[in-house]
Amino acid sequence: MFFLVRLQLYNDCIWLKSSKYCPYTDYGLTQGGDKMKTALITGITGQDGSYLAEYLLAKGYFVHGIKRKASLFNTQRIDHIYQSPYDTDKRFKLHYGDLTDSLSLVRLIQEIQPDEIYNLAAQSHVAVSFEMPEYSSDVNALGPLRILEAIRFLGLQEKTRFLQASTSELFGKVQEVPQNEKTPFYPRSPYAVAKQYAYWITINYREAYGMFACNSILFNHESPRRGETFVTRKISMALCQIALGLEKCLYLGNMNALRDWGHAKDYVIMQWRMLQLDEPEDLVIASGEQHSVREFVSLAAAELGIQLDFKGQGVDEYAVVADISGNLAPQIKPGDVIVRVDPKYFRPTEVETLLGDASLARQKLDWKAEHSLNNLVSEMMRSDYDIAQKKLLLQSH
Ligand code: NAP
Ligand code: G4F
Repeated sequence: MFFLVRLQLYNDCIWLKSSKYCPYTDYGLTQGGDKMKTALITGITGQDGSYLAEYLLAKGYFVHGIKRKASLFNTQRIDHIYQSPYDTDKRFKLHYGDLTDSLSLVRLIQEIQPDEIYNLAAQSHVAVSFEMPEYSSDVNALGPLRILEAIRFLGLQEKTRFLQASTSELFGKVQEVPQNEKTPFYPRSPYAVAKQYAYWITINYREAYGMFACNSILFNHESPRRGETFVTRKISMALCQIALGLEKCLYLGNMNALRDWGHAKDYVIMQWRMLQLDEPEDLVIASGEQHSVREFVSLAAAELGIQLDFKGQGVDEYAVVADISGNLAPQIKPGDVIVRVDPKYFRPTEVETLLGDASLARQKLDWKAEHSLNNLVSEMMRSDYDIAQKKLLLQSH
């Protein structure tokens, strides 16, 4: 198994070296003689960080990433692009650091002298921010301040461009529909309040010190790499496991919540494009389509040939299997109840509805999302079905 993983890593390095997008050369220069750009990604081990790292490597960047010290490996999402420290040609390097540790940030930014910093690191789970408000604020509000101040303190404000991963959670209790760059904020969680500080400190550093610093105001975006406790991934994983008899029932919170879901791969490209603009701008990135959590469950179930009927209201709501076609769900039958509500997943204050208007981003960045919601759901379900099949195989041996 270990051997196979190493072989896979080796193959990926070969791919990187021979990619037509990124002629592979020494640190600092591309083959054409242009300066090779250097990017620093915080949150590189997360969903977006992993896609952004792939994208920047394919564009010929030298990519540095900050990872946290953990007692187990936390690099699963980027293992396929890992390059050995003994590789003399490497263009990808991980460093230990933490957004709560100013000294590590100053030292790394001084050492790397990045052209671009993408601040994607965060305690990114809204529900968890109610459990850990102080830590969430330290990372999500003061983290970006520490990076901005390091850029200024090191005199890099002319060289280093900064992108802050901001969020549609700022709109919270929405003041208008759809939400755009001018919609007033009304944050509804410690997570969102901290992100609002980060939003304004980014603008303050831009205005006070002339830095190229901007906010990507991202609506929800998902992928097979989404963290397992966010609602879309929780749904895709649970339904696949239920279909194969590994679980019995999926427990959810507020199924009426409405979200504007896009694909993470599309959204990291937008963030790169934002740092290539002539002038820094804060832009909304969204799909412009809205669906409920309940609809997401139905779409995901349909990928397995399962048709669900939702019955009951509030905490008594449940979903029963109305019909099954195909052979992807051998362990369930019509009449089975496979989704129920557990009020422990309700939040003290909820964001009921989000719908973004990304027309400014489309115009400024010449952007069109490549993935539809249906593509996204299919991709997530295929990936989680594979994972569930492997788990089943392991259990039966
Ligand atoms: P994610 O998968 O949860 O990744 C978060 C990353 O931040 C992980 O690499 C995590 O490291 C790292 N991190 C957490 N605390 C840290 C700390 N104290 N110091 C250094 N690194 C730390 O999040 P994501 O979905 O990729 O989102 C990326 C960014 O976009 C986040 O800032 C999020 O708030 C924002 N955002 C996301 C969405 C969305 O729908 N995905 C929408 C709007 C905004 P570990 O791997 O060690 O945990
Ligand atoms: O998937 P979620 O946890 O994402 P949420 O809270 O919208 O936050 C995500 O998107 C934000 C952008 O708008 C980011 F800033 C943030 O970092 C994160 O990536 O929940 C989506 C909705 C919520 O209304 C929640 O109450 O789904 C509802 N929900 C219903 N049952 C559930 C569940 N959410 C989770 N996580 N787990 C449930 O069982």
